[in-house]
Amino acid sequence: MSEKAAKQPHMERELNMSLMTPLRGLSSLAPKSLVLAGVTSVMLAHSATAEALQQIGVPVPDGTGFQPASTPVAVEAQGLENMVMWIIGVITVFVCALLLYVIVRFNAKANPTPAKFTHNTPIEVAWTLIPILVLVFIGSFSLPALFDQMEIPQADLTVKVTGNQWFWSYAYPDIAAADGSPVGFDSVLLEKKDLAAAGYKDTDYLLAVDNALVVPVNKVVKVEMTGADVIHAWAVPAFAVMHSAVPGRLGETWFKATQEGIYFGQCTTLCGQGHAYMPIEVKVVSQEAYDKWVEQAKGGNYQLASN
Ligand SMILES: [Cu+2]
Repeated sequence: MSEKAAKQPHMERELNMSLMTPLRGLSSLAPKSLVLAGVTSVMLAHSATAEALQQIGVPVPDGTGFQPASTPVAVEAQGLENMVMWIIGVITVFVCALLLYVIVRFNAKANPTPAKFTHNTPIEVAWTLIPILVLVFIGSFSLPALFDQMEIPQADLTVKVTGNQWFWSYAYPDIAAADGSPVGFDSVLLEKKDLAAAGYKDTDYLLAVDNALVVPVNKVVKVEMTGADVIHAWAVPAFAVMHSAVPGRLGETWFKATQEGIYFGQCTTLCGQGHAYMPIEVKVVSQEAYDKWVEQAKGGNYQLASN
């Protein structure tokens, strides 16, 4: 990549930032069509640059598989699931074939005089030992995967997640805002009418929020988790992260997102009537974009300039 090309996204971001800021202020005053036209042009500018964040961890219509594995833990978990599905498949086919064979070969018509024996030691040893070996084999993969989830590496960054009825609050305990308190904000569902103005599609309803959690790419993020009222659970499928947010307790989990983009999740513990209306949105950005965001977040602006 030439030096000029490398600098290009940079300039785009500056431009977008300057475009977005007046737009947000305008939205309450200007006619909607004007605002929408402005937003569309901003979105077009986005799509032309590599800087625009792609939605990666997002559910798709009729989807049945996993979202793209975007952390080492998710790669491991999905690989394990894939392997176990093959083992289950082979065992299921084998057992069904045995059943069919018995039904056809040993029914009363085909086999009028049944054998009288009741034990067969070699077979009994085999059907005890083989399943044990299969379980040990699976365990030799699943236990390391489990430990990788539970053992938090040296963290580059800590965020505190608090579940509320019915929204999430995020705080960065190690980053002090202008007034000395930690940077923190609430993350609330975007209403349908507000999606377009914020650069989202209609189908992002129930996923998009006003202020997303922003973290740098390829950094170990330690997540501390608690609940303010009832038990919630913070889950981001593409990260293979799901952890209960329990009032009075501090839970811990972690992730290291390996690709810049937008990742959605939802509360996964039934927490009351607004349970479906407290989505999770994580924006994974370059270290450079993150540093810029931190600077403005210290002043109380939590909107990410690049998206
Ligand atoms: Cu909840």
